[in-house]
Amino acid sequence: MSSATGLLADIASVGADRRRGGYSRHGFDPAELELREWFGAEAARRGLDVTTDHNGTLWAWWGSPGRDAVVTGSHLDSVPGGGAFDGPLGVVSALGAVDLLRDRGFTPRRPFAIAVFAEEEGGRFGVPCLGSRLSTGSLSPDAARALRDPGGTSLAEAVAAAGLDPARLGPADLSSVGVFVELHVEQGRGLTVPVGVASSILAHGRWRFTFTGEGNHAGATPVEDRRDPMVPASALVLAARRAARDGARATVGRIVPTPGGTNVIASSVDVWLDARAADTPRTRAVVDEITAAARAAAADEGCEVAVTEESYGDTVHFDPGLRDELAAVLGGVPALPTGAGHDAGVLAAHVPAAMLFVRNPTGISHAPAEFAEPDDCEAGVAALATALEHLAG
Ligand code: HGY
Ligand code: MN
Ligand code: MN
Repeated sequence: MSSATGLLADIASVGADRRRGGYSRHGFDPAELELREWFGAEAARRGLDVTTDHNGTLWAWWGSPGRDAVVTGSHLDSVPGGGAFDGPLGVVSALGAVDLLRDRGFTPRRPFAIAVFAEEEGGRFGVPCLGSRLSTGSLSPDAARALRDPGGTSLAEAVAAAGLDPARLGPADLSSVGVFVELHVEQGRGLTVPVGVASSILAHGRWRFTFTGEGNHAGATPVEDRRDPMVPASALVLAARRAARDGARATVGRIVPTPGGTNVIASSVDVWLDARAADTPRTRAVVDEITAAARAAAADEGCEVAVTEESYGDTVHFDPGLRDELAAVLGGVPALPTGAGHDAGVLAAHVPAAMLFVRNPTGISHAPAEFAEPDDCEAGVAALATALEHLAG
């Protein structure tokens, strides 16, 4: 059976983004749907029974579905121009772990499944971990249905086009999940050995700032007559960098002016802020500081500003018992924190959850340079198999 590296190679052309580099595979878009098909075929080849639940989560069962299952998996979607490993490495490693366990003659003594969650990156509809948040009841189905992608398609329309009933989006029965273990490429430089386990995830959220001014002609409008929303938008970007102190992170990766003409003073500008810190008070203090600067800059320019919190999640501390149990089973691998959010982090508030990390020598993620050595990928598969055998044996 294929290795993790071989399985990644099978999907290397799916959703390749020629303009940005890397991959653009977003919730229920053609590339992600193609990856769902591919996963279903790979799971079926291994004799796993695949179902899609009401939130678009794929469940590939090894044996009969049941309560208190050992579940592993991750996501297949990416950020725009993302790397090849963030998400898919966890999925292909789960398939590879099943191969290894089968080769050892192992049969799970508990229900066992691979799960693939929808729209983990929020790259299309703006809310990260959309599928796992719906399943855990931490995202209102009505709010989810109304989410729209940049082209104006609603989540309701997108899931309907994928064969799901949008009216059914909502909480899932998580009693089927006894423990969830997600393998993921590490997204920093914290891991100096092939495999580690996760200790925590930074608190993090996303806020949308809409600056409104007066659209006008770039040449015919004297500066003193302008109400240019791009000016306070720029002030927000610089305020984010100033506010990101003491380990906090604040990022503006997406600015959308309307109408977006080179010789046009924008009438409005949408700016998305991603802010993260060790806990909620510090995260909110960073956002408050940035918001105050944005409001002052908008007032100076005669512009309005509206601020919307689009998603938020508190710090995740993974179950220390499970963390240490798996670290020991894996021979004493290190535990490390991460600044990246994950479905395992959303599930951790509802079921015992853990993460395995695979070393990323570049320390870069959410970009084409994201990387993991083939040997480390196979070490990750072996580690995941060992962890799953321990939990399902
Ligand atoms: O944004 C994150 O941390 C994750 O990759 N969704
Ligand atoms: Mn990611
Ligand atoms: Mn991820």
